[in-house]
Amino acid sequence: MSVTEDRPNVSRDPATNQMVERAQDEGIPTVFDRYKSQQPQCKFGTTGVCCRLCHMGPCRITTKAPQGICGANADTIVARNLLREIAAGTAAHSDHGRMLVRTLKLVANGAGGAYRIADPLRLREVARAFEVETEGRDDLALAGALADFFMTQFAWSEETNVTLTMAPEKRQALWEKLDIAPHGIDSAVVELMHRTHMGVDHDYKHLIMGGLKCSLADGWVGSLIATAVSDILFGTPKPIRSRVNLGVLSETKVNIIVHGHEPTLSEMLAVASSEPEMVAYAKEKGAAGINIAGICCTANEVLMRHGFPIAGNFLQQELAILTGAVEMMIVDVQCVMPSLPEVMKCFHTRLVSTSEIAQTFDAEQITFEAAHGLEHARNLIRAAIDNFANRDKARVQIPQESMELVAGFSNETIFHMLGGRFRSTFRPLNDAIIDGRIRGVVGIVGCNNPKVSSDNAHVTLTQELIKRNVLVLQTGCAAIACAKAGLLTPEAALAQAGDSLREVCEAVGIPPVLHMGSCVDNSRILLAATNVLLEGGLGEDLSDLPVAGAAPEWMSEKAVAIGHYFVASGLYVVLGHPLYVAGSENVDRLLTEEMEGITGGKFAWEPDPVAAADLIMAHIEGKRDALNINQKKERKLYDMKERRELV
Ligand code: SF4
Ligand code: MSK
Repeated sequence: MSVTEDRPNVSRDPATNQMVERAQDEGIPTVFDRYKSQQPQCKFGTTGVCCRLCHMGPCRITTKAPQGICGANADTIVARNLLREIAAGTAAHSDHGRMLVRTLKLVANGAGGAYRIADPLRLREVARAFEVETEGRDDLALAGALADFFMTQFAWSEETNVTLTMAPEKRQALWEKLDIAPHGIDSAVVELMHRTHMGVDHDYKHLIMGGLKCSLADGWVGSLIATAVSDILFGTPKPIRSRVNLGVLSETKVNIIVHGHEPTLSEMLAVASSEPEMVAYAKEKGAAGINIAGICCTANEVLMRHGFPIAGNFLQQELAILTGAVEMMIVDVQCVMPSLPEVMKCFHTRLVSTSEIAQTFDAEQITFEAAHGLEHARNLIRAAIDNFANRDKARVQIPQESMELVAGFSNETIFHMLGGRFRSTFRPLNDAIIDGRIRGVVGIVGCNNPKVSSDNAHVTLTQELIKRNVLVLQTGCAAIACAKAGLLTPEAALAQAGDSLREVCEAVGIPPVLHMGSCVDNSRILLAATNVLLEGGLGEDLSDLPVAGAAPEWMSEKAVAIGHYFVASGLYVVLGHPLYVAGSENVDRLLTEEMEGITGGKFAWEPDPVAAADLIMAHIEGKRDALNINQKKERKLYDMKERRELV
């Protein structure tokens, strides 16, 4: 039976459905087939009550066996499993950040090959923010000092992480009071692994607070560092136009797909692909040129800075190969399916894995070194061009769908756009929120998941929120989903926005849905919320703001960490499907109810995107009531004398 016969809604994206049909016709298994063959999924796993943390187990909690062999109950087991996900998510984002800091240090030492400081202004701005001495230092010396400072943020220290000072003061004080301010990224991850080892931390409340601490090391430290260093090395994003979906692949050019998360090699691929010798070599081999497109967050990185097209989001990685038009897929880390080589075997595509820590069975391994980045990039592009001759034109099937988009909304850019020509400021945004023309701001982030029709919840939730005059910030695969549906074209999004949101967006020149980057760039969302707060008039802490987060189709452990650092930052987070905590009423209640009294934030689970929008609106309006900005202001007509007194 076809995967789409009994599940006609594999995706709301026609290009995805077309390629899934092709896979079915040709008997090539994809993620959607494997999802089916995993049904029914294990209830012990999905409710979080399966423990294999020691070899007396594994143990599974049931009504007949309410404790594991060691005596751990459902609360302990559920909380420990959750913490290990937070640790893994934090490690992934932060190791990505460390890789970038290493490259920054190489550049500073003159050993960075073709890498440069692309944004010296941002370098100085970031250094000043962390009190790294800028006086008397040229860019390279300053880059070295900043890289050294960032490296100190990974190791354990008596002091809490310095980058936490980017958060509002009241929030920092709360973290101190709750004892959840991390003392180093690596030690936060190690601490969670230690606490969840058999026979250590057993109190579910204490465990969950430990999880929040580690998640803060992700959002406010590791991810924040990754974003800042990417901006310094590769440039701070500015609005840029491009296209998205499988239709960006070319019938006539050499197609190279970059996939994963680390932007370092793809930056050099961007440079090398436009070199005249490379283009000439492609033409010599019968191609019209070189087309670099991305999947997942590497895609978002090269989109934000170079305007390179995006071939698709997470669930489209196998489908891109199924077009028969991809000469090479270059992968780095995270969200790369181990199934790719199997699909490759049916086509001429070459799969190249480039990270020293990530090898894929049957993929070619070319371990990337920053000092030789440009050389690696040229070699890979040449190899892809050579592979063009192996493309079987009769088997090429590229879906027509491709959509225009505008991305590149860093905080710095939003700041400048809102301030117009004269002064960078968030004031117009705050004023619009205070007077109710914008009801609030929501970050919609995260992956796709074959458990639900791909892209549908992202798109529907976004449409519902902009219709209700909420400004939407996006990253990751959520942004790609909405881009495919046309919501990242300012014109289309404005047409779907509520009247007052549209009026504000048109007046200040920003679209109602802002693509802010990759998964680590969720730190930009934290800083956007902080900027709004610091601008004034909307309370004293992040938890006072009419702001929320949502991950309607998430699947990754990184999303678990992200959700927790949003909640630890005082924000309301609606997930499209629950964390694996249903096996413990206590943990579930702590996360979805009691947490609000602790951090000011909490989780909700809601699969229906319209109902999720209702929940978010209720939260936003509640915050507006508490801020006293929902009061209808009486219109006062002034006489001439009163007007003079006002001047
Ligand atoms: Fe079982 Fe306890 Fe070992 Fe977990 S830690 S596997 S509950 S004995
Ligand atoms: S890539 S973590 S599937 S958003 Fe960042 Fe997409 Fe989720 Fe990976």
